[in-house]
Amino acid sequence: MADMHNSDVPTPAPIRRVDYRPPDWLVPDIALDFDLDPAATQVRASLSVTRNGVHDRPLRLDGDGLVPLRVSVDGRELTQAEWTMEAGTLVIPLTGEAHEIDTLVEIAPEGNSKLMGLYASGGLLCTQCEAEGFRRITFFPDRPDILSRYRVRMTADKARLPILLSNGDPVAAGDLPGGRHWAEWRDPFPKPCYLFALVAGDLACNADRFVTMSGREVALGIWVKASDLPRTAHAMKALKAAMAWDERVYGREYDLDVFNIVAVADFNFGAMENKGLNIFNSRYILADPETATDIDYDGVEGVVAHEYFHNWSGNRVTCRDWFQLSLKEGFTVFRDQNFSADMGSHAVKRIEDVRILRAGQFQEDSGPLAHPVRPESYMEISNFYTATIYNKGAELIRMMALMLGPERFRAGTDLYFERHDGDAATCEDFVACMEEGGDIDLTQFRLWYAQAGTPHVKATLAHDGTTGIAELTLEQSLAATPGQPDKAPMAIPLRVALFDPVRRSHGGDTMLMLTEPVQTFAFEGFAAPPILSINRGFSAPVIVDTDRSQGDLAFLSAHDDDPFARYEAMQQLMVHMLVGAVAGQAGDEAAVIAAIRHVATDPMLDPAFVAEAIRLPSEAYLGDQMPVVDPDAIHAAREGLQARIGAALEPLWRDIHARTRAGSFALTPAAKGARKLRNTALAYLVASGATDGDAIAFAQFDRADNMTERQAALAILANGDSDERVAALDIFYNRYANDPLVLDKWFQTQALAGHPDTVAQVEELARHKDFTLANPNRARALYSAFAANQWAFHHASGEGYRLVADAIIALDRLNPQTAARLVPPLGRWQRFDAMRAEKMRTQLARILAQPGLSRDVTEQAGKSLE
Ligand code: B3K
Ligand code: ZN
Repeated sequence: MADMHNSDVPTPAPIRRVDYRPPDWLVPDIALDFDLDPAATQVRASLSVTRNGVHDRPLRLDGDGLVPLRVSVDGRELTQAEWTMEAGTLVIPLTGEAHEIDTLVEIAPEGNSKLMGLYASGGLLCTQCEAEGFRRITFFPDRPDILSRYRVRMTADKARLPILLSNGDPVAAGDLPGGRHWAEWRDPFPKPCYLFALVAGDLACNADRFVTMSGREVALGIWVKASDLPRTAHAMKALKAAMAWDERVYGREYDLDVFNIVAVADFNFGAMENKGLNIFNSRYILADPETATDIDYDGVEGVVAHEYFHNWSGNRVTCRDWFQLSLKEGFTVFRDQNFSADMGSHAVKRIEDVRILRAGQFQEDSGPLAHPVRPESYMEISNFYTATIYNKGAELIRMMALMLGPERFRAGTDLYFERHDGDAATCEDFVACMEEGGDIDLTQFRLWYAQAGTPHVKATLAHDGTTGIAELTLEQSLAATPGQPDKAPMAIPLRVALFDPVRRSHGGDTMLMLTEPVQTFAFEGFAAPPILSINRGFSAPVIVDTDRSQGDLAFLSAHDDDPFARYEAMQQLMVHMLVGAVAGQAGDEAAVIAAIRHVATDPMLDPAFVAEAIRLPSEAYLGDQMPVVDPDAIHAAREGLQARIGAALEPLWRDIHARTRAGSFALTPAAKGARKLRNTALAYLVASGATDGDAIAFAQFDRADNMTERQAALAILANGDSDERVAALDIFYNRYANDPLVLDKWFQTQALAGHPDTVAQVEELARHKDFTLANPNRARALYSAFAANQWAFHHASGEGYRLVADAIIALDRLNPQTAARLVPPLGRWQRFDAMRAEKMRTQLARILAQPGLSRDVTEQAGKSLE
């Protein structure tokens, strides 16, 4: 294993949560002075530092790739003998209780391919500091529990960089000789350095305003390049809706006079909640019907809200250390999920969120990278921005909200925001506020933060015809995860209902608390055996194993009044059928088809729900249900069933496809639902093998007035081998070659295709003139999509593994953070047959053997191989 990383510094020992110590020095105030230039930017920092506690330790300022050009203490420039450098850290011995430290460094934004710190993107200069990018800008104690008031001055060439933005409120600006200008911003709220931001460039503004609940006016600005301005309306609408929602639902008001958002084309993830100056990946800002799908629109709304909500859950109350990351991320995801549910359909949003959780987090939780929501150690914190921290973290908050009920949950969050405003807090602080504000004991519940892995709950229902008593026995188990061989029983809130199959109703929804390894709950008054509806609303992030028959599931798929449970019954029916088929067992296919017909023809149902419910489970989800994943058999079984459902209900698919065609484009929930169902029907129709299937798909592709229908038709055609496939891919490319976000879809659609040549096609696409690893969106559009394509990525030749490993190795040299995100799919080798497992391990070993491998990839690949 490589024991060196980028700058030839030995791989550091893991950082451990138990080693947390309060900082030796605090920095109540900082003034930054930037002389901005893409090739060489000078950064002067003035830090007022105060000794924290009684000790004689020196001041240690983190730096990454920085050389101190000048260091002064209290106005006196130090000689080189008066400070030292220790692996990037500037160490200055200090004698007094408070000092003024000045440093000067020079950095090169345009040479910064890691996109951390200050970097150049499409003619702009922008920053990304979370988690540890600030140390790439200036020397500073880079940890989230040091909160400072910032003053930022920027000087730049006025023609090249006419707009100068930073956190807080603008205080002054002016022109300088030689075509230069300056601006100064001040942020009155003390903040950790990961929330620092600066943007300079030629930007146009969608300007608007919001009046807060106490009557303060806030100037809102969404800054993009001028040609993108028409695509910012949806983001602005979402921002205003989010501001109003946080006031209404949590009583949280915005606190500065301006709120700015900037969209940039090169960004390592979705967006960043810098105080008063959010910086976004342009894909989560820009949307219009021609270029954005409904999923993209929802992504914009959700991410704009998420970053805005961080102003309270993250910025006003921040994290003490990075082990507490879920304190802000889990809670903020929970908040954005509920916001989006309120903007559209609660039922469909819950189904989508659970699908995402199962696809990303359940897989993580059952593999070599499994970690608790509050991890115990890390090598590189960037690797811990995971589905576990975000999505499972959100589920933990959701369970607490469920156990407390809405009023007590609100009392708990009020207490949390009030008690910890201005603090760097911990997950424990949050839970304590829930306990106190909600008047509940969460002692056992805390295990959810500490124990990794997805609990299994086995549910068995017994019925006694003479007493009329139904007994529900619940048995929980939690498998070992790395570093955690033994687990204690969890506190699991499960919403259940018992249906009387004759009356097709139940006597009420009850929440059971499972706290023991095994517990039995008795229900009275059932003359006939009832049917179990369990984990309704997906009340707990667990895997429930039941002995329900296909008949029970068919009943629930038709009659359950909890939309999630109804969806789940439908999915279970299909999973049983398909997992059985892979094992060579014939199932009752007619029952599955009848259930689909029943749901698809129920006039009372929301079309968006119908589309979710009748869709076959993904190949990856089917793999998760099997002891050893067989990608080829899964693909064949799923395609076969899709074709037979398509053929058996062909007139229905034609009818749905015809009647969901809209006269004009609208973005209402009803119109979005109709498009979702229309695309699902088209997929079944084409799968049926109908001779006109490809032509109908091509017509939809060609005539669509929106990207949702166009891209769906393209994706359907991309699975096949028709002339229409070739034509549609060509047309799409030519039409959108100059639109990077849409061109990403062209790469992504081909990488996701269920086509036998996908591996070779991805290899060819990697050589396409429009492909580049330097842009994270483009790299992900090809490789993350491909790695999520189970059938193609796990091609028996092992070529899929090699191709992704090549990409990881090449990308690591440019952008380790984004490279490391491609590693987890290779780490799932335990789930596959010995031949594939060996090929995956070979690639992991090859990655690890690269000289100069980053700490990011070293950690992910090393853990994956263990
Ligand atoms: N807090 C940022 C994520 C930063 C990721 C750093 N590797 C965006 C968000 O979660 O809102
Ligand atoms: Zn976040």
